[in-house]
Amino acid sequence: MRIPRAACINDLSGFGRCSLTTAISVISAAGVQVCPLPTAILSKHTGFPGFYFSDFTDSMSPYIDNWNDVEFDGIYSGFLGSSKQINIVESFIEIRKKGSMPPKIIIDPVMGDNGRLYPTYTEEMKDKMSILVSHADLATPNITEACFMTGTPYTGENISDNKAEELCRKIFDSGCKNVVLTGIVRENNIINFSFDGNSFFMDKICRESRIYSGTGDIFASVVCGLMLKGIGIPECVKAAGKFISEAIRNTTEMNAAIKEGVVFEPLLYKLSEYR
Ligand code: PXL
Repeated sequence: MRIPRAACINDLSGFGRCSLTTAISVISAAGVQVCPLPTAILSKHTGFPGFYFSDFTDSMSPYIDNWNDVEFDGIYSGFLGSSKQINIVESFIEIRKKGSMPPKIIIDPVMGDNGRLYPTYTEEMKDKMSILVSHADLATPNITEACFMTGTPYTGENISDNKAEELCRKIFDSGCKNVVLTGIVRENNIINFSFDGNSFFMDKICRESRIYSGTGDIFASVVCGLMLKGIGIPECVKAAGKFISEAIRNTTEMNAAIKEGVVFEPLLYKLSEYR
């Protein structure tokens, strides 16, 4: 059996279940080898006061250069902390796309939530992220990120199918081959909407009452892992929704602290069913 290999670009937060700790666990459980490229090292994610932070930007290019003899089936990028980091990732992707077996590019454009960009996000970064997404085989924006990338006014999470289609088409037209728009709120449900340039697929999951940090990282990691195992995107989206809703339900029953993220460890074995 051949194990697909993914370069995973994200920060390493030592506590709080997000970014690389999530990607490494989830993507490995799906049967894909993870090669992490840290963008920064934090003792805890930024939701905890007083976290230690060490920027890894200046090490990223020499780190990538040393991977010249390593082939990747996929490149997955998540949270990026500066324009310089987006440039480094773009150049890594451009070089790899010119190879004989170009990797699948999965970009989670982690930029903001609830109509607002994260405080670290500048206008320049927003424009650069839109360009990075245009290189992707798959992008997984939430509504806020899709609105910012397409210059569309944000009107809330409860958008119509037509509006979802319009956002996906704009991102698709920039060059991105598949768009999964996440987190459309419809009464007691969350809809994840995917578009491949021709058809739309909608997956509905039950909306849970508590919102945990790092959920977007779990979603993108499940989709990335299963996609690199050769599973079609609509099925990956369905699997990710099912995994997250089960994990959130368990976490809420355990009464675990919201900041510590979704307790997904007991359910990781379920991802092996797709191998
Ligand atoms: O996607 C969650 C995440 C990733 N990375 C860092 C974070 C968070 C959430 O707060 O702080 C550094």
